[in-house]
Amino acid sequence: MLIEKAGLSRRRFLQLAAAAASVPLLLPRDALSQAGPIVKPLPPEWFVDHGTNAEMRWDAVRELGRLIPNERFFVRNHTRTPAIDARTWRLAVSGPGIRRPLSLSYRDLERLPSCSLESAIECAGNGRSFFGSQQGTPASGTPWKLGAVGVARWRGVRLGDVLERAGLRRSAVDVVPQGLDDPYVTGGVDYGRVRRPLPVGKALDDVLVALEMNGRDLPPDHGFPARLVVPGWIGIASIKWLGSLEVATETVTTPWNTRWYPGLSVQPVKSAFELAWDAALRAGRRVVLHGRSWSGHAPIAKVEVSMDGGARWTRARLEGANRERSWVRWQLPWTPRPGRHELLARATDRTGLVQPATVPFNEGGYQFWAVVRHPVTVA
Ligand SMILES: Nc1nc2c(c(=O)[nH]1)N[C@H]1C(S)=C(S)[C@@H](COP(=O)(O)O)O[C@H]1N2
Ligand SMILES: [Mo]
Repeated sequence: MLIEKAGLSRRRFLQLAAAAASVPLLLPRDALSQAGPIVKPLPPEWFVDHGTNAEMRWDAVRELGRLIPNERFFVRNHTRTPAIDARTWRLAVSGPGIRRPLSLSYRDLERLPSCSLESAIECAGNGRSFFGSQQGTPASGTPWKLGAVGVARWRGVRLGDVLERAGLRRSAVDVVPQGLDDPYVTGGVDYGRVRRPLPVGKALDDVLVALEMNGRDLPPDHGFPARLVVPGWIGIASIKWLGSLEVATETVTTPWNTRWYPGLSVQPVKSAFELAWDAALRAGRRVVLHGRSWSGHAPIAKVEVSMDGGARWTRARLEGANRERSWVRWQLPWTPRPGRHELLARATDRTGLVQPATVPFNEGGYQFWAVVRHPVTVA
């Protein structure tokens, strides 16, 4: 499929792949066949294609473990995945908040102490379509259902270690990471490269400059050769294709914390069923409903499910690890009667935050964390 899409012969493809494999830090081999804004294949059974963005299908998650494999992870690009050669790539660290400007190579980063972390990345716009379909107030932007989220194990170096090497000053306030993808132009306005300030407190806490995703080099679509992973925060904080870090001694504004995503940081608590939208189920047969819940604040305390539109709620059984920054899986048996039903899942995290029935509207359609009404048809 990859081969057909790019119009390469199989032989030519193998030659290119072999050439790429012998120089591991050259372009990852997928990049050689890039035609669209996203490099990796997007089979319709795994993804909903939204153009520059690709949404993970929740019904395809059922067979997966807690970690979402790289080829299955959702993609959110403002423009397109760039092809970056790690041999010439540099990470520049500069600004009045540090004493020693740095220009780090990929090898320099590999030589710093390595650290690994399991973390979700979730787009602030995940669930946006429900502002329209559930609350009657559509928001403009990618009409995600709940598939703009994934969990992976990331490995790299602590952002704090990089900043310390640069001689971080006590006067530092904000760190501004910037991506190497094309400048973002929309409505005839060039907003420059994707960049969003991060307060130095968070930068020093648990942020990673990731080089690996689930034990492999970062794939091109997920930020090769290096990206930030900002646990618990909206996805835009986790800048991909990291090219520079500017350390400021004042708070900074960029279009990505003013025009878009204003005032947003930690992600609220949410839940999803591992079921197709409008899934067809057999009447009178016991099924086990599965799902996942997550929160940027804390692990999940409990998950309740309703099969009658919210009149009665039953506790789901949590299964496996239930860690901060990740999600927890859960299940509940159900013997459905014929008809159309709406399944509801409502999670509470350990800070006591509970998913509400509705959320206030915002223009950007961000952080829809109300209980989602998931339709199924039983026959
Ligand atoms: N440089 C750069 N970083 C970026 C983006 C981008 O378009 N360019 N998109 C952001 C947004 S909005 C999200 S939700 C996450 C998505 O990460 P993923 O594509 O690896 O799933 O990356 C963030 N980092
Ligand atoms: Mo996002």
